[in-house]
Amino acid sequence: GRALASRDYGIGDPLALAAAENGLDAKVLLVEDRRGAAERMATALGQNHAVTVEADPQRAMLVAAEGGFDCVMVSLDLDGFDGLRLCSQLRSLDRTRNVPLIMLAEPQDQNRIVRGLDFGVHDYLMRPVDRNELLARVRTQIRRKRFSDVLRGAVQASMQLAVTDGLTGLHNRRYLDSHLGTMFCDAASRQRPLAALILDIDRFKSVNDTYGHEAGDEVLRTFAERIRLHTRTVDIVARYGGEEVVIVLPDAGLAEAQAIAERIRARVEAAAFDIHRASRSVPVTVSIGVAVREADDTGPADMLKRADLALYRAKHAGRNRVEA
Ligand code: GH3
Ligand code: MG
Ligand code: MG
Ligand code: MG
Repeated sequence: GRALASRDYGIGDPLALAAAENGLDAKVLLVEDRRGAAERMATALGQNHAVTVEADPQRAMLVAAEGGFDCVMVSLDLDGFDGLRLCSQLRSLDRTRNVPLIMLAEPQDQNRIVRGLDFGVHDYLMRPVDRNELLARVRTQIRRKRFSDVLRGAVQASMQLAVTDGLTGLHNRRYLDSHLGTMFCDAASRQRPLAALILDIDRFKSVNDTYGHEAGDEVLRTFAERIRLHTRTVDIVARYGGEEVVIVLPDAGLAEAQAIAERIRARVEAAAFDIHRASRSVPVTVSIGVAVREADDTGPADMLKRADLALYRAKHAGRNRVEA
């Protein structure tokens, strides 16, 4: 069958957990320089898994780091090399840290087995290796790894969801709130500039009223894409309210912030927005308020308040403009 590597699991895939239950079709790396033992184990494991045998520990490290293994088995006494050292290297490298590790040991290796288990080796097999025990222990490790891969993926996805706006893919207000304070203090302590823009789509209600709420949503998504194209990765771009977006620009002074705001304003105006369900496109404009951190600000709220007042002036001055 097809090898099930961790990357094959789609997040939220209902089959992912069921597939993880299957401890078969794995890629196993066997680091063993005793030819007879290596052949016996490779034959036994080969019925259910794809097995790679590597006798040289240095090469084994490279092969393992290239990735894709679901389990690595390491002989503790490779010729002239301490297998425990290889285990510890595998545990410390980012790319191999989560791959299950099994030591192949002799009864007199008791102390090294304990040390290995101490620094995170997952299991061991005593020589002479019993075939059924070998298959069972490998399969258990593979299952365990697949479950933890699914779990880790789900945790990462939910952490991402918690700070992302579902409609636009921009950061949400929670993300902004949790980062703005730090950015503000950081800028203040380093005496660096910091700027904030508040953007609000002009007469957006009329898009909803004329074409429907879903058309409005489509406009919002396109709006977000255009903004993203004109901001840097260090900038925070967050959906602040319904059709309002806040952009925080680290290290930007007033002139630079105004220039960025003007560029975004012009880009929004430059091309009409497609509304697919109505088979047409509509002109959209945005008003933007700009403010920068000032020495006597007590926190980021002061700066946002000035940006909001500037936005209010932009609306009153006729919309589709930048005010600071
Ligand atoms: P202006 O800002 O130029 O003063 O006019 P406006 O029409 O944009 O005024 P206002 O800010 O008061 O209205 C914003 C509208 O945005 C009201 C609300 O129906 C709409 N809106 C807010 N969130 C969403 C959303 O997620 N999807 C859609 N389609 N509309 C939204
Ligand atoms: Mg408004
Ligand atoms: Mg508006
Ligand atoms: Mg608004």
